[in-house]
Amino acid sequence: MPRLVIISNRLPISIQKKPGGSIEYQRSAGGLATGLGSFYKNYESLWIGWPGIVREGLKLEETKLVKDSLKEEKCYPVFMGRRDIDWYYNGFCNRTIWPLFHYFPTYVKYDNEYWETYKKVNKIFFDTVADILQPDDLVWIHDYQLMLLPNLIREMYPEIVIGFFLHIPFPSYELFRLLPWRNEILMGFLGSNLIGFHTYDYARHFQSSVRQLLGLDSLLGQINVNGRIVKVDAFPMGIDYHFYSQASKNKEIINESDKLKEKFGNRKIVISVDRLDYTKGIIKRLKAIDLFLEKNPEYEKKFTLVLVVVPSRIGTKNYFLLKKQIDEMVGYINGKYGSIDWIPIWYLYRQLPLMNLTALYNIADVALVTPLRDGMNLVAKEYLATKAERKGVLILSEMAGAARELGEAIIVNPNDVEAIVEAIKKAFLLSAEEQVEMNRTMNHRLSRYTIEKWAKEFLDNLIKARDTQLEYSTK
Ligand code: GDG
Repeated sequence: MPRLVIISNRLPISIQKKPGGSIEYQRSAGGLATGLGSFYKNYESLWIGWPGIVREGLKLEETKLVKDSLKEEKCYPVFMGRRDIDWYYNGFCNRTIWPLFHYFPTYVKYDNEYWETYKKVNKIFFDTVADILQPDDLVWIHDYQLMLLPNLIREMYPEIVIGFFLHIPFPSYELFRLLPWRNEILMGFLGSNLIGFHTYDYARHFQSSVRQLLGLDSLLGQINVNGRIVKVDAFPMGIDYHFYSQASKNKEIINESDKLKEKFGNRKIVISVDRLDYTKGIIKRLKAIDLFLEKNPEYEKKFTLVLVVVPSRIGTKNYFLLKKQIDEMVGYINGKYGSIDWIPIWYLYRQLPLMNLTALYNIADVALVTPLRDGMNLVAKEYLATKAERKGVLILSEMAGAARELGEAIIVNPNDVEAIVEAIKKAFLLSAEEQVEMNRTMNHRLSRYTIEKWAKEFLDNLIKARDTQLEYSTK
């Protein structure tokens, strides 16, 4: 069995230096780490990425110590300096690629220094992995921080098998072409044997850009790059279905849920859970709550919106301003409609422990998931999974990749505030039978395509892509 080498911007383990100087290791829960968990343990494997601390933060001997400790966890750190991280991650990744790929062209900063640092950091990753890779490894690279890496590896190892998965949308050609460095980025992707996206639309947009910018046609999801076959396909990411679907039977979650229910009494509970990000549509969602209460005063005191905003990228101006705007709108709405015995919005600006978040999913009557653009959106899937054979309504944006698989939810255009208002009303009025029926169908789908299945299918297809290449080369 070949060795599996996963490369992502962040390692699944973060390092922090405590004020006393001790080094603390924290394992990240959920998401990719969970999905790849079983492979990662069963395969001979290695995970390469940044451990979350800048090089200046560690003494040389500590760097060695960190490397040794991470080795035991099958992880290998990539170290970067403060300036590199700032211009690559906060700069090119989050001020250029993130807004452009999420259809916010006016937020995009085109900065040559950012781009140079992005290239430099992709090369730092390459230099780190080049010493470690063996020609028969299976390499799986993740996300928009490392789009140049597949081709850098390909140039050194012409035969190695490389898979790439993009976790955010790939935009339409008309957006992608705005990028001054578009061709180099496409060539970076095309160093892979297999490129995966969450949806067929993203895969189609990618192939369209490759055709129009590089003149390379694709046939049945295969692109011929100078005699090398690159496969492109959709792999919609799933969730840890077992965990979320068992939530209503888990003692710790039941205890937590009971406490919350006591707090909220008979009121309906609507939840909104996102990282702080302008792509998530939080402002439009709050406007919809305001309009809903204005149009439907009979619902005053009948529900509470639990608004969870997880701090993210706060050093960036747009994110700082968004946070300010959310604070102001929550204050405005609570001041306008609240009373001594009722506050419409319960606002939490922090990351909740997983058990508390799952308890919230568990008790929520409605989940408002209305991003303006989202590669997939796992919150929508996690919420639904806690509702297997149970009541609960998902209001979902048609701009989230998840909408492709969750068509039975109440689907809305997230820019249409009136439509969100109508959706909330509809959610409150749906009968229990209707809710259970909708959730049954969607849960059936979620239970079949879990995160483990997603990872397995990607890797099976990567092995197939390797075989296709071998057949093609020996013809
Ligand atoms: C990117 C893409 C794509 C949220 N709040 C808390 C918390 N979470 C967890 C959720 C979920 C994850 O964070 C968020 O995932 P999303 O998919 O919703 O969004 P992004 O962070 O933007 O992720 C996205 C994803 O990558 C995967 O490819 O779906 O489109 O943008 O798992 O549960 N977890 C805890 N406390 C919180 O308060 N513990």
